[in-house]
Amino acid sequence: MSADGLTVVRAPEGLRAAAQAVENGHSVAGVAAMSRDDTGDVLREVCPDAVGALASVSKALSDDGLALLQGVPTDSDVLLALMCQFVGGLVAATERPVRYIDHVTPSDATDPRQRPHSQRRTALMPHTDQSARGEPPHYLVLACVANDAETGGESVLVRIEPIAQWLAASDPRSYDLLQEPEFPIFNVPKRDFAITAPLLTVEERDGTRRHALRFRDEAVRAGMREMNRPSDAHVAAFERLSSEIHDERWWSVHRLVPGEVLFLDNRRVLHGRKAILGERHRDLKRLNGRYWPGVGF
Ligand SMILES: O=C(O)CCC(=O)C(=O)O
Ligand SMILES: [Fe+2]
Repeated sequence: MSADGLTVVRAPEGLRAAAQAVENGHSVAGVAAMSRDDTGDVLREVCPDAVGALASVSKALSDDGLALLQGVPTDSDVLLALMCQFVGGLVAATERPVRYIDHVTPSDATDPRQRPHSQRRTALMPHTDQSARGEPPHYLVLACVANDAETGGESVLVRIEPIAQWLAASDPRSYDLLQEPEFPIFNVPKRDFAITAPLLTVEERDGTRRHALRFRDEAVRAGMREMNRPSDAHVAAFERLSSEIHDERWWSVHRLVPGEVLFLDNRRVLHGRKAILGERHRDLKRLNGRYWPGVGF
């Protein structure tokens, strides 16, 4: 583990050849239908060392909520899908038509207001993905395909646990209010999901208590404006949480380079990015996953 708590795992040498072998016999949708054991069998066959590397990723993801795998041929969708399916079952990013992999790439072709925030060049404040859904995905995987400049577009990572513990000690009233199901969350800009839910939850498993969050600043603000406004005390608790999340003292910043794959627990670690500067080329693939029963947290 590095100083900022990010476990870095080096992918084994044979992964490029393994990608070709996996591409020959499998499709992304086929991989998404496999059991975890079957994905392990395929990985063992094409690249035995990959199983150990991914087990380390899985452990760090479970223990710390994040892990970085380096040296991955990220151009291979099927290999990425297989690795994600092993760590946590893939869930479709969109249902109709079913799509498992989204590109996070600035697209300058159309009116920026028509595009999701991730397809623009603007900074993204730390958030959890799909926060207006009943069940946001457990995992998020960001695989870097291209990133051609030295600055701009850095990933911002914010762990929930220290913020929650700090809030519990310094502002117990806000800490309690954030756990009440009073916060309207509106999916922006698509407007296709909305939920009223707690922002903070405490999950208990195997005797361990952990905090989890659903949070997207602009989605809660839109919900409070367009759905229903909670009590002033709830609004104040939200503002308190929001100002902490925007405070860079909680941030870790990592610039993804091609071949790096960042695995995040979408409920325990918020992600954002700094603005993508100038005309630089940056292309990430994004996949979503869920916990395998009995694996992880
Ligand atoms: O561009 C990034 O680094 C993150 C994008 C993002 O948050 C997302 O696609 O959900
Ligand atoms: Fe995101």
